[in-house]
Amino acid sequence: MNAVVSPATTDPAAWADLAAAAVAVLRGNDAGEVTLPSPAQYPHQWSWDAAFIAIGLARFDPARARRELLSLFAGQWSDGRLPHIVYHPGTDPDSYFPGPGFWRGGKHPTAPRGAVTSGIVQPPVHARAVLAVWAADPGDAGRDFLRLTYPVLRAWHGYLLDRRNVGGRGAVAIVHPWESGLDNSPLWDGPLAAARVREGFRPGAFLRRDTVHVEASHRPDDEDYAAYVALAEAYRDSGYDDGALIRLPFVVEDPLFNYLLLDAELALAEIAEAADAADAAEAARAHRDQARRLHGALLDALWDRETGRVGARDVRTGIVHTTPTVAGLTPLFDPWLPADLREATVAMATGPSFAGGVRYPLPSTGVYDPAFDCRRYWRGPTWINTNWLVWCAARRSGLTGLAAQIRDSSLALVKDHSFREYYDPQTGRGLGAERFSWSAALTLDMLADVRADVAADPSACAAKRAPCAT
Ligand code: 9WN
Repeated sequence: MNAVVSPATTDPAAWADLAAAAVAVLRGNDAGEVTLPSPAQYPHQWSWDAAFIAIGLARFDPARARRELLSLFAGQWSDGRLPHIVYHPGTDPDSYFPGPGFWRGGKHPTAPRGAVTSGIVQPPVHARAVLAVWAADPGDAGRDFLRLTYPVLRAWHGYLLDRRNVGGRGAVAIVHPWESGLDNSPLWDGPLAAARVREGFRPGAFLRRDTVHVEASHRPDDEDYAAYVALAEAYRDSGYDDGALIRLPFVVEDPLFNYLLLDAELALAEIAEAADAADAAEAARAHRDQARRLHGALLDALWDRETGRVGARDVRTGIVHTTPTVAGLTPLFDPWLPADLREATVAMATGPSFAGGVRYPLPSTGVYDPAFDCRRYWRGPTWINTNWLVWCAARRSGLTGLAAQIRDSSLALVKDHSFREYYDPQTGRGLGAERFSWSAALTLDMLADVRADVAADPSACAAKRAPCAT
């Protein structure tokens, strides 16, 4: 499959236009102290969206980026969890389902008093976001921000490492597909089938709002959606009892969630050092040790060493599901990954199932998997946030070719098909919500990298036959 080279990466005028368009999307979705992922489809603040959005805001307005994260952190529960949604008081409560009344957080002793939130979580990308926001403005305000947010992040990771260690091996478990961020991934098909939650589907039991603005065939089907509602109700009705999680129908150790947590602990070590707290060196060491322990726990729990494949472990059945999805590429975040597993992961990332098999990588599901679907939500389309994540992991581990391919095709996607929620990986057609915040935000981050490349080597730009502004 031919790699895409876009004017967005060769022509400084094009990248300036793209940056201006991205800023306009973020400004347009700004509801004051929070940026809505998409005002029509997702009219509240989401946890990992806020982290991605802050990374983009940091590129042009670090103070606003700090406020984005602080708004999210105001929703933290006293047990440390960061909820997946902080409901926006200015939004019509009926415009999104499940709405603010669904989770009954207000009745829970550890829920925050000043914010209405959901009770489940999303992947821990916040430490990296805090670090990026600080790096954009490392002066006094930046350092104060680090000092303010370090305890929040420590409590958040502590919640996950302690309360979500349901399998007892040190890997953390999610109790809902929404917690993975990759909600409708075929990686959850096995655990959902074992949980038998789809069987309770009753048409009309609740009113879906997510298909009002987006075509139904691009969203989860009704049975999966009913399963999501049943699982959320089960956790809510348990009183968010994390001592009894194993009794819930869906308890899964997700590779993406866990490898992002490993990376987040490494980021937290850097935050402890940069915040220059009294016990900084000791704290940093403790976070790096924790990352190393996660490395061992994940090797033990999630890998099939014979096939060299990572999977998602259903804690209830013990089965490791290895459906090839973009989550399976996130072990590249592990700096200690054994060479054979790293090679296998790189081969999967660059091979015909992923980067080598589509015009616009990375598809969210391997293209040869029977569940692959070009248009349905997390079952095949390319997403800018997972591209950005794998791009970061690839850059950090020296995979420059893969990193450049992902960056350039992501920029081509947003330039030619606008800032959509997701894209058909074969044609590039934009799908899902329009003017989607994280697609705009992470574009700004990738564009900054293009600029840095050209600044470091102006001939890189000239070689692509574009006038160079440096
Ligand atoms: C449920 C907001 C969120 C993202 C998720 C994405 C989607 C919600 C939904 O939108 O999930 O949390 O209603 O489908 O899957 O990753 O954070 O953008």
